[in-house]
Amino acid sequence: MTKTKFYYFNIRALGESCRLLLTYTGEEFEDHRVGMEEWKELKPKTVFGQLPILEMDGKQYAQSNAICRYLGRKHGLAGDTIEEDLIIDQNVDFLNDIRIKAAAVHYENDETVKAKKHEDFAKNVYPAMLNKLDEIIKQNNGHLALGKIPNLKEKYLSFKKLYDTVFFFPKIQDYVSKLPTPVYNF
Ligand SMILES: N[C@@H](CCC(=O)N[C@@H](CS)C(=O)NCC(=O)O)C(=O)O
Repeated sequence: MTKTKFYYFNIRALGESCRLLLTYTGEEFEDHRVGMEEWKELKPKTVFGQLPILEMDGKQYAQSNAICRYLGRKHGLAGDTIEEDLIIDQNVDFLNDIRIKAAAVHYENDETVKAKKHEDFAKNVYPAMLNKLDEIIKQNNGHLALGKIPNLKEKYLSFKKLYDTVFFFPKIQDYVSKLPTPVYNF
C-alpha cells in the first residue's frame, strides 16, 4: 500500500489546501510538520529547495498547486471535461494572484515599506480583486478556496459560506480538532 507523507512547516499558508484535500478524500497520510532545525538538513534534498512536498512510496513531489491538482484528479474531484479543469485552474490561479499580493506585504521586513504597501493594496488592489472573488464564490454556490486575509468572512458573506462549505465536512472537522497550534496564523 502507498505510504503518503506530507511535509510542510507548522503553518497553513501553501500547505493547508493539500492537507485539507488529503483529509477530505480520506487518503491516509502523515502530516509531517517541519521545524527549522530539520529544514536546514532537508532543504538540499527537496526538489526545489522548498516545501510543501508530497512523498509517496519514497518518491517526492513538489509545488502546492500541482499537488492539489493531482489529489483532485486522483480522488475524482477534478472537472468532468478539460474545459471544467480550465475553469478550476483559472480560479485557483486568480486566488494565487491575491495571495501573492498579501504575501508581499506579510513578508516585507521594512515596517515603513510594509505599511505603505498595505495602504496602497488596501486602496488600489484588494477591493477589485476581492469583489471579483466574491462574485466567483457566489456563482459557484459557496465553493473555491481562500487564503487568510483579515476580516474577509465579515466583509463578504460569500467567503463565510465558502469557509462553512469546507469546514462542514466531518473529516475536516476531525482534522481541525487535532491540529497543533501553528507557529503563526498565515
Ligand atoms: N511555488 C511553490 C512555493 C513554495 C514556497 O514558497 N515555499 C516556502 C514556504 S511557503 C519555503 O519552502 N520556504 C523556505 C525556503 O525557501 O527555504 C509552491 O506553491 O509550492
